[in-house]
Amino acid sequence: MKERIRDLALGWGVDDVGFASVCDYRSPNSPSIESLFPGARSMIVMAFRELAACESSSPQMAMSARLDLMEFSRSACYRMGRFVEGTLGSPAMTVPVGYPMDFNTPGKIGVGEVSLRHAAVAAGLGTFGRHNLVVHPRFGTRVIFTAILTKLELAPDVPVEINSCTDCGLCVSNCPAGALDDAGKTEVRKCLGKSQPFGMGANIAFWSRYGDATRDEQKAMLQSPEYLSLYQAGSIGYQYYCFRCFSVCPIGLRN
Ligand code: B12
Ligand code: SF4
Ligand code: SF4
Repeated sequence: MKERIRDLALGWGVDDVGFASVCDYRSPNSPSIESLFPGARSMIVMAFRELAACESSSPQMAMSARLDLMEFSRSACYRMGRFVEGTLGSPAMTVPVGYPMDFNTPGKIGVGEVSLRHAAVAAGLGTFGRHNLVVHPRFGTRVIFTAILTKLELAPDVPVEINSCTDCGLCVSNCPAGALDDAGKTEVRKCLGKSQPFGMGANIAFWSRYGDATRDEQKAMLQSPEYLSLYQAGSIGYQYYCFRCFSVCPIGLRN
């Protein structure tokens, strides 16, 4: 059955597929899989390579390609969920690329329902690198993940034993926010300031100033480049302006 699932996904253009037992998924800050999907036994984790657009000095080029990849990976994830339920006859839940997230529960901000990095590690798709991202043994850092939770009992793949991260430090020295200075920890606020400059923090700041502004100032604010950028980020979803730690890692790069 595993080979059927793997071949199907690879046939769609997914770059790699790994299988994990729910028992081997250990993400200390995330809810348990049992609390999300009682009776789930296995995770099917899919890896999708990012194109070289993430290297572009244009954040628009980089984000456009990410949007395309998100769309493709979401669609492959949902299709796999439908295959597991419809053809293999077992209930499935999908874990797409990232959002939506829970912003209502204290302590859960910045924590996905399922940590796809920990799922990828459990499914033999890589190891944590110095940048706290998962490095795939063949494709390096430039991969994103999705997963399907299922009640099917699927034999787990063997975890990757050799960490491809050489500790060269390029991800740390190239981070414009200094968010990776402490090993094993990404400083979320620092990263967010650079990677999502028109995200939630910027929105709150903008609308706070708007509330205090005069009528004429408000009109000018709504025609400013700042507001147009906020509007664009809000209407297309989160918009990333930084891919540095993701793109500078030399492991597995295409020539
Ligand atoms: C919220 C989020 C963020 C937050 C980070 C919050 C956080 N502390 O994790 C912010 C906005 C900062 C962020 C930034 C980025 N993100 Co992000 N993000 C997510 C999201 C939606 C949830 C992550 C989560 O649940 N974190 C909370 C828990 C799980 O983290 P934690 O237990 O505290 O673990 C942290 C550390 O303890 C450490 N860690 C944990 N265990 C271990 C073990 C070892 C050995 C080591 C060394 C470290 C380590 O790593 C974690 C990072 O701080 C995931 C999608 C998903 N559902 O998983 C994508 C995800 C993690 N992001 C991703 C990416 C690519 C990025 C960015 C490059 C942005 C971009 N342009 O794409 C940057 C990279 C920042 C970095 N170097 O860490 C990818 C990672 C792919 C990969 N190859 O690993 C994911 C998996 C999305 C996806 N579908 O593929 N992200
Ligand atoms: S995405 Fe950019 S700001 Fe965030 S940790 Fe990576 S290099 Fe630093
Ligand atoms: S850039 Fe260097 S230190 Fe950072 S994850 Fe890649 S190999 Fe490891």
